[in-house]
Amino acid sequence: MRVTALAGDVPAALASALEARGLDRLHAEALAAGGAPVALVLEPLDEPETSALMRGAARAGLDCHTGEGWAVVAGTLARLGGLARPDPAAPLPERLGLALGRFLQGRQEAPQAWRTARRSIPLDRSCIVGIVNVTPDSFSDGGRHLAPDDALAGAQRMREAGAGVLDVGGESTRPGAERPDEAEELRRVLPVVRALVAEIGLPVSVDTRRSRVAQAALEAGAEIVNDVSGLAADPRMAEVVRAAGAGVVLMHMRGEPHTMDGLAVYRDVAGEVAAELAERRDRALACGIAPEQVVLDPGLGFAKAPAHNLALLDRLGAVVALGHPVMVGPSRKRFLGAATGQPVDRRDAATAAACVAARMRGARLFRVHDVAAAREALAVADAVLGNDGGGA
Ligand code: HH2
Repeated sequence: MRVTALAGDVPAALASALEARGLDRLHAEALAAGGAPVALVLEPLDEPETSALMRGAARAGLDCHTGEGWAVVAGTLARLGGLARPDPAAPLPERLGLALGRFLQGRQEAPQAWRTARRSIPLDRSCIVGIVNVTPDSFSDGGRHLAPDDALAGAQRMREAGAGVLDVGGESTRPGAERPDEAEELRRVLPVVRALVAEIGLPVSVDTRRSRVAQAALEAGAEIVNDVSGLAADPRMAEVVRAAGAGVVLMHMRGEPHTMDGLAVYRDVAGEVAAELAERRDRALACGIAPEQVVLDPGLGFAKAPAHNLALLDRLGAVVALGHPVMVGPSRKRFLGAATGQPVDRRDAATAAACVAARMRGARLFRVHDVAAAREALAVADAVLGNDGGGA
């Protein structure tokens, strides 16, 4: 007898193994989806919830480890579905049943598109977000696009290299950067947004924490707001996004750019970042923003030590599982210098590698300075992931 491990992406491997043995594709994929491995931490739990979970997990054939106020449950998606299904003979405590139900709902297929104020951006393959920093002091490209003509020429090159979105920012958020006042941020951003909307044709995003800047950029034709504070810095931001029907990137950060480095303390970085992003997402939805408008970003380099960024890339699945498209912005950041020994102006190969790592873990959008390098690397990752095994 032969035993062959179906390694790597378990559902895809399972689906091809079933298809190769005569099942039609739809049937094979549906059966295989239940085989996806899941591992969940549930906390806080009270005593009755912990006992009910242990009994339910044993019945459903799931591994369950518990401690004071927490449980870790591991197994397959199908078995987790069995645990969450209402059982009149042994009902789960209400809060626990609801939490599991909500998790299973969010686990459905990753969304294949992102709704902005003007269109729907397809995400069936990687989407590159080209960085157009209109700042004198950004850490890697400060001053390069300060004049609208330079920004336009840079954006044209990015479009030719395969960018799908252009992200215009007038404030450097690197630690220690001085914040421009609102009038200065508007003065930097608006002429560039207008020029890109008129000349380039790609969706334009504005990278800002100020609602007035976001609103003016949206009126000038931008269609996405990329807010590194996750809508927390300015109380009017959520309403501006809602009213315009804009796409929105909710990025994870703690504190402010000048305080964030001291807040890089985690016990389980991926779990904590996912939980904090889920709170931001819930607040956005409660303000009337539609789920289809929302993209989540773990905020590489924001309140994260180098090891946290690497752990987040490896365990990006925790963020992907929240059910929204995921963006990452590793471009030229310090943790890539720590991993490769390269200075900031030689980190584009490392950036492309980080993008591929994130793509393999489920990210769909990649915010980078060097669009051509990332596009080429991600074309390979897309081809690997889209490969159906040569007709198997
Ligand atoms: N990183 C930076 C700025 N904005 N937005 C998102 N969504 N994700 C990111 O990772 C992200 C971001 C910082 O990088 P950069 O714009 O290159 O530098 P600076 O802040 O110095 O302008």
